[in-house]
Amino acid sequence: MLILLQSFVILLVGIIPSVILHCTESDTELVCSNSQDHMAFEDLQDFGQRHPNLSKVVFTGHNIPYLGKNSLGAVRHDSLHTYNLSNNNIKKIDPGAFHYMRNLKTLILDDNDWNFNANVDHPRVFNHSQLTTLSLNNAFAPLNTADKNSSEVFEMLDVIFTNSSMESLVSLSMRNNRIDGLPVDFFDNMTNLEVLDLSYNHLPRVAFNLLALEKLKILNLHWNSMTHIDNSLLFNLSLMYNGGRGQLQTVTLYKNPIACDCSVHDLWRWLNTNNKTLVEDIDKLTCSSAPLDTMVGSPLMSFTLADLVCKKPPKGETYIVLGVVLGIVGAVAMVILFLNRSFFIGKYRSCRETLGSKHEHSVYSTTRYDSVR
Ligand SMILES: *[C@@H]1O[C@H](CO)[C@@H](O)[C@H](O)[C@H]1NC(C)=O
Ligand SMILES: *[C@@H]1O[C@H](CO)[C@@H](O)[C@H](O)[C@H]1NC(C)=O
Ligand SMILES: *[C@@H]1O[C@H](CO)[C@@H](O)[C@H](O)[C@H]1NC(C)=O
Ligand SMILES: *[C@@H]1O[C@H](CO)[C@@H](O)[C@H](O)[C@H]1NC(C)=O
Ligand SMILES: *[C@@H]1O[C@H](CO)[C@@H](O)[C@H](O)[C@H]1NC(C)=O
Ligand SMILES: *[C@@H]1O[C@H](CO)[C@@H](O)[C@H](O)[C@H]1NC(C)=O
Ligand SMILES: *[C@@H]1O[C@H](CO)[C@@H](O)[C@H](O)[C@H]1NC(C)=O
Ligand SMILES: CC(=O)N[C@H]1CO[C@H](CO)[C@@H](O)[C@@H]1O
Repeated sequence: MLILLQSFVILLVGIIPSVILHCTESDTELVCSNSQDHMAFEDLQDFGQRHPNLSKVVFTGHNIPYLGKNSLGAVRHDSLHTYNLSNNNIKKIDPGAFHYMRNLKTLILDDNDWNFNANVDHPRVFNHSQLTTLSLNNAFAPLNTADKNSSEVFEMLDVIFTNSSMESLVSLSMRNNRIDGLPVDFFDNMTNLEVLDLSYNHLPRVAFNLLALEKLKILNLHWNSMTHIDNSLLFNLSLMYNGGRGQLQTVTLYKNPIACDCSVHDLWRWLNTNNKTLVEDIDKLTCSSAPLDTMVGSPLMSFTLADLVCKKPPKGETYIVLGVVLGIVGAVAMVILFLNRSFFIGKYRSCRETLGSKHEHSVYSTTRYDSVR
């Protein structure tokens, strides 16, 4: 009986943790995702220490405010190619967190709360010449200049990326980080980038030099804050697309608050020629402001150039403008009258003479009428 109970307990201990934690642990793969049971950083290190031959680690939904040095233990992980650490409440990352992982290809840090002071911390963490995919969606504490000084934000991004050997990077995703600006030379060293996802941010324009990204195939800019698309961007996109013969295949621009007025003509023309195939979801590129309220929310391409005029002044202003115009006309008329007063006086005299004869005539007719009565 006791033996039976004992084996039952052993069975329970053996099965239950793996059920609750959804952890599957093998020599080559660790998958451990659970948001209820928050495992600690030490648990992650333990796993790594036990399995030097891991090729894939998915450790998500735990609580790791500080991702310390050697996050998979102080053993070489030469086989590791995928490391998914999303949704772990990570606030700080030690510069040595990803040491001993020299062949890492895919690193995912989505849904964390990464934040640091660029002057104090130096998290040059991505020193992986093999890294091809880096995912930083919703990964940072707010990166917009409303919450932070823009030079701080730029410095922060710079510190993360400079000297981080990003030459092999093929896919970089930084969705949903409220980014409202990027350093001009930010992507200059990412010469192998093919996919760049900057959607769901607050970018008012693209200021970085796209032409540095010679191999770019997909550029996601939807759900940003662009009211206008600069001609410099359109021009460079055309160069990179080269009528379908270039590397660039797709650009997304929808859900930017496009101003559909006379300033949108170049974009309209650009889209209306063969560039339609380059821009994905062109029907979702709608007007956020327009000369007529009824145009707001409709697709930009449903209008003609004649519809896309600059806004007329509203009614109140029309009257002011009308008043000013009338005033000027009146003043000019007065001046003309004054300058030509001798001419008008002459006219007046001849008028009076004619009127005088008319007066006589009317007196006559009145008399005649009286007489009839
Ligand atoms: C890791 O792999 C090597 C060779 O492939 C093997 O010799 C070693 O025993 C493995 N280590 C573990 C802990 O499985
Ligand atoms: C990372 O892991 C989470 C949880 O398992 C999963 O939902 C997500 O798709 C993974 N991310 C990537 C890019 O594979
Ligand atoms: C990057 O890693 C290489 C070896 O992989 C090392 O020699 C170099 O010092 C590292 N650079 C930084 C800035 O950490
Ligand atoms: C932003 O930070 C820079 C450098 O730290 C500083 O010179 C500047 O005054 C700051 N601006 C604001 C608005 O805080
Ligand atoms: C690009 O790489 C060069 C040489 O390694 C370096 O001097 C420069 O600072 C890097 N630029 C950026 C924006 O990281
Ligand atoms: C990048 O490396 C260069 C040369 O090693 C160094 O002078 C520079 O300070 C580094 N930049 C950053 C942001 O660490
Ligand atoms: C377009 O290319 C020119 C020439 O290289 C560059 O100066 C400009 O910054 C680029 N603009 C964009 C938005 O990529
Ligand atoms: C990217 C692309 O196809 N650009 C084209 C846009 O349309 C103009 C006018 O037809 C072409 O000159 C560009 O090559």
